[in-house]
Amino acid sequence: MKWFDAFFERTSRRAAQQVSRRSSLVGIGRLLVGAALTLPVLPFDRVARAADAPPGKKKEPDDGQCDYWRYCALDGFLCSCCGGSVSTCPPGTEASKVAWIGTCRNPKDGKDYLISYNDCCGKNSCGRCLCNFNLGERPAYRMGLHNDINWCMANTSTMFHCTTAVLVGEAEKAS
Ligand code: ABN
Repeated sequence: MKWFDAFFERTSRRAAQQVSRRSSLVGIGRLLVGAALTLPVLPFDRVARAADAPPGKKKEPDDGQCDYWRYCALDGFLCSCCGGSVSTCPPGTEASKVAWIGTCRNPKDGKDYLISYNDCCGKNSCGRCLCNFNLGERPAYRMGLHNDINWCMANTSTMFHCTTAVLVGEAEKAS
Protein backbone atom coordinates (compact mmCIF):
# COMPACT_ATOMS: atom_id res chain seq x y z
CA MET A 1 0.00 0.00 0.00
CA LYS A 2 3.05 2.26 0.02
CA TRP A 3 2.56 3.28 -3.59
CA PHE A 4 -1.03 4.19 -2.70
CA ASP A 5 0.05 6.51 0.14
CA ALA A 6 2.78 8.01 -2.02
CA PHE A 7 0.35 8.61 -4.86
CA PHE A 8 -2.14 10.43 -2.63
CA GLU A 9 0.56 12.43 -0.91
CA ARG A 10 1.94 13.56 -4.26
CA THR A 11 -1.52 14.39 -5.64
CA SER A 12 -2.56 16.30 -2.50
CA ARG A 13 0.67 18.31 -2.42
CA ARG A 14 0.31 19.20 -6.10
CA ALA A 15 -3.32 20.22 -5.56
CA ALA A 16 -2.36 22.32 -2.51
CA GLN A 17 0.29 24.14 -4.56
CA GLN A 18 -1.95 24.77 -7.54
CA VAL A 19 -5.39 25.46 -6.02
CA SER A 20 -5.99 28.30 -3.60
CA ARG A 21 -8.06 27.77 -0.45
CA ARG A 22 -10.59 30.28 -1.72
CA SER A 23 -11.18 28.53 -5.04
CA SER A 24 -11.51 25.13 -3.36
CA LEU A 25 -14.12 26.62 -0.98
CA VAL A 26 -15.95 28.06 -4.01
CA GLY A 27 -15.86 24.62 -5.69
CA ILE A 28 -17.21 22.84 -2.60
CA GLY A 29 -19.92 25.51 -2.21
CA ARG A 30 -20.98 25.07 -5.85
CA LEU A 31 -21.13 21.32 -5.39
CA LEU A 32 -23.37 21.64 -2.32
CA VAL A 33 -25.72 24.18 -3.93
CA GLY A 34 -25.89 22.07 -7.12
CA ALA A 35 -26.74 18.93 -5.16
CA ALA A 36 -29.42 20.74 -3.15
CA LEU A 37 -31.06 22.06 -6.35
CA THR A 38 -30.73 18.90 -8.44
CA LEU A 39 -31.54 16.02 -6.06
CA PRO A 40 -35.20 16.95 -5.37
CA VAL A 41 -35.99 17.11 -9.10
CA LEU A 42 -34.33 13.86 -10.14
CA PRO A 43 -36.85 11.51 -11.80
CA PHE A 44 -37.72 9.17 -8.94
CA ASP A 45 -40.49 6.71 -9.78
CA ARG A 46 -43.54 7.99 -7.91
CA VAL A 47 -46.12 5.96 -9.87
CA ALA A 48 -47.11 3.77 -6.93
CA ARG A 49 -47.63 6.76 -4.64
CA ALA A 50 -49.52 8.63 -7.40
CA ALA A 51 -51.94 5.73 -7.73
CA ASP A 52 -52.59 5.87 -3.99
CA ALA A 53 -53.30 9.56 -3.89
CA PRO A 54 -54.47 11.18 -7.13
CA PRO A 55 -53.61 14.92 -7.41
CA GLY A 56 -55.66 16.98 -5.02
CA LYS A 57 -56.83 13.92 -3.06
CA LYS A 58 -55.07 13.06 0.16
CA LYS A 59 -54.62 9.38 0.99
CA GLU A 60 -56.54 8.60 4.14
CA PRO A 61 -54.19 7.22 6.81
CA ASP A 62 -56.14 4.09 7.76
CA ASP A 63 -57.48 2.84 4.41
CA GLY A 64 -55.12 -0.17 4.63
CA GLN A 65 -56.95 -1.39 7.77
CA CYS A 66 -60.12 -3.49 7.81
CA ASP A 67 -61.81 -1.17 10.30
CA TYR A 68 -61.65 1.85 7.98
CA TRP A 69 -65.23 3.17 7.79
CA ARG A 70 -65.67 2.69 4.02
CA TYR A 71 -65.12 -1.08 4.40
CA CYS A 72 -68.29 -1.66 6.47
CA ALA A 73 -69.66 -4.09 3.84
CA LEU A 74 -66.49 -5.17 2.04
CA ASP A 75 -65.74 -8.86 1.55
CA GLY A 76 -62.36 -9.30 -0.12
CA PHE A 77 -58.68 -8.31 -0.15
CA LEU A 78 -58.05 -4.57 0.25
CA CYS A 79 -56.64 -3.08 -2.96
CA SER A 80 -54.75 -0.60 -0.72
CA CYS A 81 -52.58 -3.57 0.32
CA CYS A 82 -52.21 -4.90 -3.23
CA GLY A 83 -50.60 -2.02 -5.15
CA GLY A 84 -53.81 -0.04 -5.72
CA SER A 85 -55.71 2.23 -3.36
CA VAL A 86 -59.07 2.46 -1.63
CA SER A 87 -60.65 3.50 -4.96
CA THR A 88 -58.20 2.42 -7.68
CA CYS A 89 -57.26 -1.00 -9.01
CA PRO A 90 -53.62 -2.15 -8.95
CA PRO A 91 -51.73 -1.98 -12.27
CA GLY A 92 -52.57 -4.89 -14.57
CA THR A 93 -56.12 -5.30 -13.24
CA GLU A 94 -59.41 -3.65 -14.20
CA ALA A 95 -62.47 -2.67 -12.17
CA SER A 96 -65.41 -5.06 -12.27
CA LYS A 97 -68.28 -3.98 -14.50
CA VAL A 98 -70.80 -4.84 -11.78
CA ALA A 99 -70.47 -4.18 -8.06
CA TRP A 100 -72.10 -4.51 -4.68
CA ILE A 101 -73.30 -1.24 -3.15
CA GLY A 102 -73.16 -0.76 0.60
CA THR A 103 -74.07 2.08 2.94
CA CYS A 104 -71.47 3.12 5.53
CA ARG A 105 -71.39 5.89 8.10
CA ASN A 106 -68.41 8.23 8.10
CA PRO A 107 -67.52 8.74 11.77
CA LYS A 108 -66.01 12.15 10.99
CA ASP A 109 -69.32 13.76 9.99
CA GLY A 110 -71.85 11.14 11.16
CA LYS A 111 -73.38 10.95 7.64
CA ASP A 112 -74.20 7.80 5.63
CA TYR A 113 -72.57 7.29 2.23
CA LEU A 114 -73.13 4.88 -0.64
CA ILE A 115 -70.01 2.84 -1.31
CA SER A 116 -69.47 0.83 -4.50
CA TYR A 117 -67.42 -2.30 -3.82
CA ASN A 118 -65.83 -3.02 -7.19
CA ASP A 119 -63.60 -6.05 -7.44
CA CYS A 120 -60.39 -5.66 -9.46
CA CYS A 121 -60.10 -8.35 -12.09
CA GLY A 122 -57.44 -9.93 -14.30
CA LYS A 123 -54.89 -11.29 -11.80
CA ASN A 124 -55.15 -14.09 -9.27
CA SER A 125 -56.01 -13.41 -5.61
CA CYS A 126 -53.84 -10.76 -3.96
CA GLY A 127 -54.00 -12.62 -0.64
CA ARG A 128 -53.22 -9.59 1.56
CA CYS A 129 -55.51 -7.76 4.01
CA LEU A 130 -58.57 -10.00 3.81
CA CYS A 131 -61.53 -8.15 5.31
CA ASN A 132 -65.08 -9.38 5.73
CA PHE A 133 -67.70 -6.90 6.91
CA ASN A 134 -71.30 -7.42 5.99
CA LEU A 135 -73.34 -4.47 7.16
CA GLY A 136 -76.70 -4.61 5.36
CA GLU A 137 -75.85 -7.89 3.63
CA ARG A 138 -78.55 -10.52 3.00
CA PRO A 139 -78.25 -14.23 2.05
CA ALA A 140 -77.38 -15.22 -1.51
CA TYR A 141 -80.99 -15.72 -2.66
CA ARG A 142 -81.19 -11.89 -2.68
CA MET A 143 -78.24 -11.58 -5.01
CA GLY A 144 -78.35 -7.80 -5.17
CA LEU A 145 -77.97 -7.67 -1.38
CA HIS A 146 -75.26 -10.31 -1.11
CA ASN A 147 -71.58 -9.40 -1.06
CA ASP A 148 -69.89 -12.81 -1.08
CA ILE A 149 -69.79 -12.84 -4.89
CA ASN A 150 -67.03 -12.57 -7.45
CA TRP A 151 -68.00 -9.32 -9.17
CA CYS A 152 -65.50 -10.03 -11.96
CA MET A 153 -68.13 -12.35 -13.44
CA ALA A 154 -69.01 -9.83 -16.18
CA ASN A 155 -65.42 -8.94 -17.11
CA THR A 156 -63.30 -10.47 -19.87
CA SER A 157 -61.07 -11.96 -17.19
CA THR A 158 -63.11 -13.26 -14.26
CA MET A 159 -60.03 -13.66 -12.03
CA PHE A 160 -60.59 -11.80 -8.73
CA HIS A 161 -57.60 -9.89 -7.33
CA CYS A 162 -58.83 -7.40 -4.69
CA THR A 163 -61.70 -5.07 -3.80
CA THR A 164 -61.98 -1.27 -3.85
CA ALA A 165 -64.42 0.91 -1.93
CA VAL A 166 -65.39 3.79 -4.19
CA LEU A 167 -67.34 6.65 -2.62
CA VAL A 168 -70.52 7.15 -4.69
CA GLY A 169 -72.19 9.91 -2.70
CA GLU A 170 -74.24 10.72 0.34
CA ALA A 171 -77.08 8.28 1.01
CA GLU A 172 -80.61 9.65 0.92
CA LYS A 173 -82.39 9.56 4.23
CA ALA A 174 -85.27 7.08 4.39
CA SER A 175 -88.57 8.94 4.74
N1 ABN B 1 -66.30 -9.70 -3.94
C1 ABN B 1 -65.24 -10.40 -3.40
C2 ABN B 1 -65.29 -11.86 -3.66
C3 ABN B 1 -64.64 -12.38 -4.74
C4 ABN B 1 -64.68 -13.75 -4.97
C5 ABN B 1 -65.43 -14.56 -4.13
C6 ABN B 1 -66.07 -14.01 -3.03
C7 ABN B 1 -66.03 -12.66 -2.79
